[in-house]
Amino acid sequence: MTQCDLYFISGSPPCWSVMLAMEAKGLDYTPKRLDNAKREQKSSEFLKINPRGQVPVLTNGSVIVCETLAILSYLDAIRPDPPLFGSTPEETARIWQVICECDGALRDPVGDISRPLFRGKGEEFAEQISNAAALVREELALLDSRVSSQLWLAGEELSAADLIVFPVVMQLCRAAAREEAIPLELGVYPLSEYFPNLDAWSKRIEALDGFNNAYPPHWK
Ligand SMILES: N[C@@H](CCC(=O)N[C@@H](CS)C(=O)NCC(=O)O)C(=O)O
Repeated sequence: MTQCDLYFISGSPPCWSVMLAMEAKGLDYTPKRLDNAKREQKSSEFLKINPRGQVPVLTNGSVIVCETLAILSYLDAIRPDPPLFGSTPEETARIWQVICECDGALRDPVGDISRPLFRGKGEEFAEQISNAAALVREELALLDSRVSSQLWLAGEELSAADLIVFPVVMQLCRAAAREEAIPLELGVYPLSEYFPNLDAWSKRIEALDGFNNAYPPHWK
């Protein structure tokens, strides 16, 4: 395999998912960090790589892969072990179910909470945050019950489902941990208090080999 480059923005959940997948598969890559504050993802140089001006983007020699799930599928194809999308039809279906549910019901409300809080605008957006928090609590309760009787979100093996959901949950926790979030009573943080099974699951992810390599640099 030629050398892979991964273009990423620190703290971006989709980028973090890809980095966790690279680590899970033991794949070497060169991280190419783009500075969102400088809009480096919109530079003419980067737009030649991804005309949408978004990350993550993985390059492997002349191959360019955009979109998180396309990248995870590509990684599974070039390095099948360990499989990220299951080994049986039932596992594959469960994994995709969790991913679709995350993308359809969790990712956006987490963004509605985290965006204003990261910008110090919690008070101004209190109603939006409170509405989103109600949706997020429902989703986290479902995820919590999933990992009450199994190790990982889609069964007994780590899968793409875990790698997709984990960074979204961490983004939420980072926003909810802000002092400004306390009066908003989001009812999600700390996970150990509200969703103990999910908290134990997140600790299992944190214990994975290579976890620190994938950790967002500006969160360290
Ligand atoms: N559907 C895309 C979404 C990628 C995405 O939203 N990337 C964000 C970072 S989280 C980005 O590049 N934002 C910068 C921008 O749009 O200018 C994927 O899953 O890869």
